[in-house]
Amino acid sequence: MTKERPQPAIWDPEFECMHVDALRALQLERLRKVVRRLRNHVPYYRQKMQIVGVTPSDIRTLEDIRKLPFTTKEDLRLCYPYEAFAVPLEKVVRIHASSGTTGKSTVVGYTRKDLDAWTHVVARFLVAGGLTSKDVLHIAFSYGLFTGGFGLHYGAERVGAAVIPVSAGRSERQIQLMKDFGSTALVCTPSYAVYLGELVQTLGVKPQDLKLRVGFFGAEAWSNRIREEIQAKLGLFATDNYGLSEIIGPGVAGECVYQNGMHISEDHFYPELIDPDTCEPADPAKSGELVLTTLTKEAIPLVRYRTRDICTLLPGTCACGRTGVRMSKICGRSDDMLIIRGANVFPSQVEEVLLDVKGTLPHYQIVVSREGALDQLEVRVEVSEEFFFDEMKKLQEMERHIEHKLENVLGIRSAVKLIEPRTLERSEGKAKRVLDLRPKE
Ligand code: DLL
Repeated sequence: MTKERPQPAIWDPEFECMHVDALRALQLERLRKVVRRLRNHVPYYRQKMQIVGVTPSDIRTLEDIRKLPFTTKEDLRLCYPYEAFAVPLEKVVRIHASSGTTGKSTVVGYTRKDLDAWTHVVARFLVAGGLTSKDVLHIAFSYGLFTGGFGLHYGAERVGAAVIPVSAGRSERQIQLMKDFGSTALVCTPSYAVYLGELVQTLGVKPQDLKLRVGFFGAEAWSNRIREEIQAKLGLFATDNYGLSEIIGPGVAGECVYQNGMHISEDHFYPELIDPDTCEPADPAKSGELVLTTLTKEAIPLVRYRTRDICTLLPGTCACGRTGVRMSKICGRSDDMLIIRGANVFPSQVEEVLLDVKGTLPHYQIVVSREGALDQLEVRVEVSEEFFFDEMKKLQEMERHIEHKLENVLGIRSAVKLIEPRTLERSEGKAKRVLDLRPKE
């Protein structure tokens, strides 16, 4: 029971619907300021500029951004904790850190002005996805070093919604609170939303017992099939939003009610798309790695930050009236890519195949191991009860069918194992889908 599309609305029309020429002029002015700021206040980046022989006066057009060196997560790790800061600590009013799932975490700081800009860009995507001051918003992101909880919190307060900072965990209580408080809007990761939807059914709560209307899901990749699942189970209208702590947290981009790409707040973040292998510009319509430059951040300005996230960019004015470029859903991370027997495998490809098969549930795990010299790929996926308790022969046929489809897409053989519903561990935050048991080289 999906809720109907909310009325389109725009929080900040002056910037979100800016004429493209005016936007480019503003971006250039801001870019030049950022480069000067880095040269003057961040010795680490100054050194990187010196190595390639570029100075702030070399940046005369937006295309000149290509003369500047990239910034990587590794650079930020080398700057741990405060070397990347362009302001003294006395100007910093908040510190967060990335989750550190791919190594040592990175530290990010915000000045008062940064917090204000952050609040503002979050308010933009919340309004774009249908939030209004009449909503009661349930936030199930954790509040802590992770930017999700606090980021969404202040943005939603700015919109004027009644914010309930429930934080993560105690899932049955989450549902009870949504019922008792009449929550109309929900914020969490998409995988947690799937789990809440499942729990609502298990507890015998009907979607109509909940007043949910809109949901804002982000912080991890999710497909449109998962969107359908969430919308149906929780009875709401779901939009995607994207961000990363190094750049600001949530608020880099978010979908509007047309659910057709995430609008990037381009007056704050300048996007480029590159080929992750050659680092040359990629065709925006074909997929590439998203590279972001912060245009307004004071505490940690970043130039050409390599996000590792793979997407496409969609230019042109959207039906909602916003003029800025949209990014597609993230279809993988360049460092998420598994190399199995020489083939490149993205978890999102596996998900797409699995969820296309009738009877599968959106809970799966990819296990890679090594037997002798050979990599083995096993894919475990839960199937709904009616399928699981079907004849053994039918289950085996279904396994072979999925194996065949996977081989067509991935180019390698896998072993598919159908498992009982509710077997795999559910996550309250970002789901962990890949278990790589191969010895580290
Ligand atoms: O996940 C910030 C965030 C919080 C975004 C809440 C949206 C909502 P990090 O923990 O630093 O920050 O992780 C950033 O998460 O590089 C992507 O790989 C992934 N990610 C974030 N949003 C999406 C999304 C937050 N909508 C990393 N789709 C990013 C796919 C996403 N991946």
